[in-house]
Amino acid sequence: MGCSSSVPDKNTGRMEGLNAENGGSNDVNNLKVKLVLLGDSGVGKSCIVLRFVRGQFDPTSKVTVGASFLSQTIALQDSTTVKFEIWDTAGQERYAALAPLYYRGAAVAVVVYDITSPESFTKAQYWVKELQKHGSPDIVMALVGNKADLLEKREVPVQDGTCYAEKNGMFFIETSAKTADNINQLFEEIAKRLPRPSQ
Ligand SMILES: Nc1nc2c(ncn2[C@@H]2O[C@H](COP(=O)(O)OP(=O)(O)OP(=O)(O)O)[C@@H](O)[C@H]2O)c(=O)[nH]1
Ligand SMILES: [Mg+2]
Repeated sequence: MGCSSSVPDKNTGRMEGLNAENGGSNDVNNLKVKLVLLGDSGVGKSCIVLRFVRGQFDPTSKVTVGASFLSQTIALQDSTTVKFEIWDTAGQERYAALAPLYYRGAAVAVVVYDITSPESFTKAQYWVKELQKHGSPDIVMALVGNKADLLEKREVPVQDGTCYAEKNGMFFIETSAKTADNINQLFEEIAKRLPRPSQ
């Protein structure tokens, strides 16, 4: 079995992923979703959010303490708007116990690793399992291999990310917060995969 085919979308046609209980809103044209970012410290979660929300990159980004909150609204081609309410969690081990506060009730989880760090890929798999056990059953999950600009230092092959995501019904993408590569695409693809409330 190859892993090059498109990632199955287990949420297609299901409506429960976007309601008041799990961080969503039911207005057909103006969706509001709670999104949580999880992943090892230093993989670039805060930089991904900063790039998406402010179009900036901070090479001296400080470790996140607890979690930080930002929001950003995007418009899709069908004129739907999606407001992402983003919880950027702290990846340092000392904050791990806080994570459920942020991923519980989230409609979307973005699990990030660093393509130059196999340890961070292992940690990403830990978060996916946590979400499968304790997250909302219809959560939309994305697996993100960040720092794709550091190609010469790559230690996690693209295929490993693709395969793991496919096996776990996740959307997969490699990004660079530094160059902005695939950052908007990440959020647009998530938006397309959100279950839509009925008219
Ligand atoms: N080359 C490169 N460096 C990046 C990229 N994204 C983030 N970084 C750098 O990686 C370091 C950590 O980035 P952060 O966004 O603070 O990491 P984090 O995942 O939020 O870490 P915690 O808050 O501790 O969980 C910083 O020095 C960033 O400048 C990227 O796409 N490419
Ligand atoms: Mg951070």
